[in-house]
Amino acid sequence: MSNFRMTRFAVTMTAGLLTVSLMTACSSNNATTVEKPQTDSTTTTQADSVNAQDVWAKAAPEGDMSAMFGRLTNDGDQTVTIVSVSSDEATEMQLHETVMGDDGSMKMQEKGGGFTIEPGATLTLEPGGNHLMYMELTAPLQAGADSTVTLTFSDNSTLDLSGAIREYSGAHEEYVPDHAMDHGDGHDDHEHDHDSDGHTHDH
Ligand SMILES: [Cu+2]
Repeated sequence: MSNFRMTRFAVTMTAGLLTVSLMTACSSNNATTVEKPQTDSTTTTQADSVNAQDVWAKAAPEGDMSAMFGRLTNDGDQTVTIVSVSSDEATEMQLHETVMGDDGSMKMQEKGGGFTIEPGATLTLEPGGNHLMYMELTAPLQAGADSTVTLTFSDNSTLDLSGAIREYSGAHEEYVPDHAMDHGDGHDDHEHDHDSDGHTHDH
């Protein structure tokens, strides 16, 4: 009797695995598909799927901003989204991207919607690009020590990232708080204004 039950269980499991394989095959033919059905057989969290390499943080005194960099690879078969970051070493942390400002200089700002990493893809966090921002350090980040931050994913799973603190003189992009973007009434198309006449203005 119990052998019969075990066999039925094994058959059910095999069918489940086949379904997952077929779904994976489908989604690879349709790279624009973002939403995937939740499968009951998946117990892997988003945090479990992500592996970090070359993590480091910029040395800075207490009260200053700083940033953490590195590479995050999604080795799982589901898209993962980092929705927030925190650390005991900062009053607040934010997920930042770096964009070209109206005046041509690089500015960093909070990444709306967080960082999404497709299956098999790597998110690079680097000076001048995406990074994890310490908004105000509660303690100095001293070169030679380690810093640890916690990433939270959209399924509420968390991943601790640790890396060595290094002296680094770059990454001086200006920070643009959200409210600075809101003052221009009726200038929604300002990104296009300066290019329409074909002239180049340096300032
Ligand atoms: Cu930043």
